[in-house]
Parts: sequence; structure tokens; C-alpha cells
Amino acid sequence: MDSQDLHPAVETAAEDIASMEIRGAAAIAATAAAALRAQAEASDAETPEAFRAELLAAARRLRETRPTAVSLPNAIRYVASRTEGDSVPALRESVVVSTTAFEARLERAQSELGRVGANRLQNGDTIMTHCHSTDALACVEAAVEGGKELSAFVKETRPRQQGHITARALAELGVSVTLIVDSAARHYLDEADHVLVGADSIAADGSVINKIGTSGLAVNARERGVPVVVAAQTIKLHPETLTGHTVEIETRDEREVVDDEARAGIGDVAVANPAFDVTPPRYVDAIVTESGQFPPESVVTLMRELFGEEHRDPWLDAGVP
Ligand code: RUB
Repeated sequence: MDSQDLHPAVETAAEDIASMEIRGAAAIAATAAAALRAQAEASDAETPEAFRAELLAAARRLRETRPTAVSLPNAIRYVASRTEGDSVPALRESVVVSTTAFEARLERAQSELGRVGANRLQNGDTIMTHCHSTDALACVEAAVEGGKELSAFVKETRPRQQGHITARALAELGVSVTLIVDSAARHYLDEADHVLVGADSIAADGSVINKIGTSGLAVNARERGVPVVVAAQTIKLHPETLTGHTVEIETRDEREVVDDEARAGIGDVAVANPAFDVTPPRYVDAIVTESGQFPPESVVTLMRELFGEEHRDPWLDAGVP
């Protein structure tokens, strides 16, 4: 099967994820699950083998869009490991059931981790945020629902300025928001009680991979004595790092940093645009998940529990038809 046989919903989802129309690790995972369901529901495959081949092609197309957010392969892994049956209708039904269960689980996990994260926030606290994370926002939402009043320094987050989304969302929750340029973060850290960020991937050693700039913020926060809290559902745990793999850091279009006209004005320079960076565990105080709060160094225990020692991607590993 080749790409033109993919269901349009898969192609649209892949394009929306690649262009960041849909962005943020949790939303990417939910979109991938819905696209797999659309592919399964619309399939006119005549044999189970043909059906599986279609799903495999859809999974590959979705996975190639953004390499850093592990929620995407984890979503595919979740669905693939539950795709079973001897006939096309049975296989189709299993994909519908597992993708729907996956979406419900994502939502549940986010509100559960929100309640855990909210316990760290005291009435009158000030947080500092980076990028836009729905997991981090869930902690604030739960704290506000619990009657706590909060303030926030919101980093704008160059180059795509996802901080604007965070600023709007926090203001709608009734949080008192101050939007700042990224380079003002250290200046205001003395006034912050917590740095609260999300994650795209968490490695077995407790390293946190999140939007570029997170690691610098964490190092500054450590120097200032401000705790760094990472809100991340367990879908962000990267099972392949248990066996020594590293997390690929996505590099994006240089024009996100500087447009062609401005660049021509600058002259002959290189431009680099890495989308994410790695914060070593020593700069992270806590990882808040739906299963509770963990020091980064102990997240490996949770990973082993959830993923076991085998980390095959049934649809994605080499050799699978
Ligand atoms: C988004 C980003 C977010 C994480 C977590 O980067 O770094 O902090 O994805 O988000 P981008 P969530 O805008 O490049 O996708 O908590 O919503 O899963």
C-alpha cells in the first residue's frame, strides 16, 4: 500500500501535526489515535493482512511528522498492541475500541495529574511557565478550582510564541498573568515560587525533553532556588531510552526564526532552529504524573512497570509486514 491509499483523515492529521496546527504532545497523541480510527473505519481491505498493512502505513505516516514527542509512537503502540481478531470486522472493531479507550485515558490522566500538581501550589503562589503545556495547565486549573489564587510569569517562547496561548488560557482561569520575553526569565525568577513546564519526552534517567529554552530556565531556577516541576502524563515516558536509545531533537524550518527578507538584510549567516532541548534530572525537582509525583531519578521504576523490558513497536519495527 502506498501513501495515496491513506485515508484523507490520516493525511490531514499528519499535515496538521507537521505544520503545528495541532501541537503539544497530548494533542498530537489524541489526533494520531483518531486518525488510526478513521483509517480502520473506512477500510475496505478484504483480508486481515491487507487491513494490517493499511494501518501500518497510516502509523508510519503519522509517526514521521514530529520525532521528539514520544506520545505519538506511544499512542500507536497502545493501539497496535490491542489490534486483534481473525477477520477484518473484528480487527476494525478492536481499533475503534482501543483508540476510543486511549482518548478517554488521555483525558483522565490529565485531570488526575492536575490534582497531584495542584497540591504543590499554595494560595498566592507565582509560577513561571515556558511554551504551552496542557498538562501544566491542568495543575493550575485544579489549583484554581480548589480556591487558590495564582499569578504567572509567562515566557513568550520564541520562535513560535506558544506562550501567548498559555497567557490566554491562564488569564481565562483567573490567574494574574505577566507576559515576558524569554530573556527576562532570570530577572523575574526571584519573584517566582515554581517553574511549571510540560514535557514531550522523559528519558529513563529522568532527563526531560521539552520546548527549546526549558533547560536554560531550569538551570537559572536551580541557581535561584526555585523548584522546577514537570507536569507529564505517563504517555510522555520514552520506553526506548530504557535500552540506551536517545531522543531525537526535531529541527524546524529556519524561517520560523528569521524570514527571508530579514535574513537577506543580515547577510551570509547560518540559522539554527532546534525545537526542543534536554534538561538533565539534576535540575528537575519533581515529575508530576497521573500515578503521582516522582523525583526524576526514580521515573525509571515507573517506566519498567508500565512498559516492561520489551519495547517492540508491532507496526513499526523493521521486518513487520
Ligand atoms: C510543545 C511543548 C509542550 C509539550 C507538552 O511544543 O513543548 O510543553 O508538548 O505539552 P510544540 P502537553 O509547540 O513544538 O508542540 O502538556 O500539552 O502535552
